[in-house]
Amino acid sequence: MSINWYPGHMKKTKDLIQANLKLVDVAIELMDARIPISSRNPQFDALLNGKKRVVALNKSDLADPAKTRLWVEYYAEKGIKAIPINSLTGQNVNQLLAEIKIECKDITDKAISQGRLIRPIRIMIVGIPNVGKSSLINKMAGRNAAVTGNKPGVTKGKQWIRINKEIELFDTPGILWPKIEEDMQGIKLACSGAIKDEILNVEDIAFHLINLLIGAYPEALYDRYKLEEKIEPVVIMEEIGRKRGCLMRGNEVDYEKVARILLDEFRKGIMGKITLESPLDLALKSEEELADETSESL
Ligand SMILES: Nc1nc2c(ncn2[C@@H]2O[C@H](COP(=O)(O)OP(=O)(O)O)[C@@H](O)[C@H]2O)c(=O)[nH]1
Ligand SMILES: [Mg+2]
Repeated sequence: MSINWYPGHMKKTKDLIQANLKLVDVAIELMDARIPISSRNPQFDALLNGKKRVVALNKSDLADPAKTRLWVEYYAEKGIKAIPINSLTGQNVNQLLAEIKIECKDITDKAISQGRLIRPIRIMIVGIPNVGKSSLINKMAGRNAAVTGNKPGVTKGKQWIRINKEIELFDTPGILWPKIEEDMQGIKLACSGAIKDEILNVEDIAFHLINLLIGAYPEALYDRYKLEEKIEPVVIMEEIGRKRGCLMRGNEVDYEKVARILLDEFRKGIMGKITLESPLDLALKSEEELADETSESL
């Protein structure tokens, strides 16, 4: 799968994030809890470069809670606080804000010890498209959100949204396109809904989704569509097509329609709470990379 992310545009966005990050105390890195590896651009690490960071595992309502716990532990081991949230309902968003305050305690303490006025902590949200940045901004801002107006040194037109007495949010999130290095990553992003269906082969994506589900959540798939176990993915699509009446002339199954149903139901969480990536995958991935590097240097 080749997707072009316009290198020129990428550079501009990166520069902008870097400039805007200078204005904030802490960055909230938003990820999709169902695909925490694929839904982040590793370049964020370089961009954040020592900046305080809190991870928000968004769409946790759709993710497997057991896997989400593994991700929280994974980040805790790296000394990074990760909080599962739901940007639509606002679940755990207060916990996220509390965590940010803890993260910035040194700034507040310093101001107090120097007898300075405590200024609000400034935060910014970063993440790939469709991970839920706008939803989180809206949820954090809430009904009472007051835009605090332009401040010196802030890109013209950019504003701070007052979340509460202690925290201000930069109104523009930092967007970085995913760095798609392998087909499976693109496929998982597509399954999650991060990539527009118009530029995808939905049948292909649904076929891969079936394979992923057979591997990790077979019951979710078999139960939802009342399927016999251990049948081939193509036969699964065929059966779902017949059961759902996705037929074309001559009683042929309309695979594209089946694919859309599968993707739609997965994205809405109708098959259950499903996570397609666990920290173990990351360990395996880095082992592969290490092996690649070793073989290159030989
Ligand atoms: N189920 C669920 N959907 C979410 C959540 N957060 C965002 N969404 C949905 O994800 C899609 C993309 O969200 P949006 O805020 O526009 O993402 P942005 O591109 O990062 O600004 C929208 O359809 C949202 O309704 C969440 O926590 N749970
Ligand atoms: Mg948005």
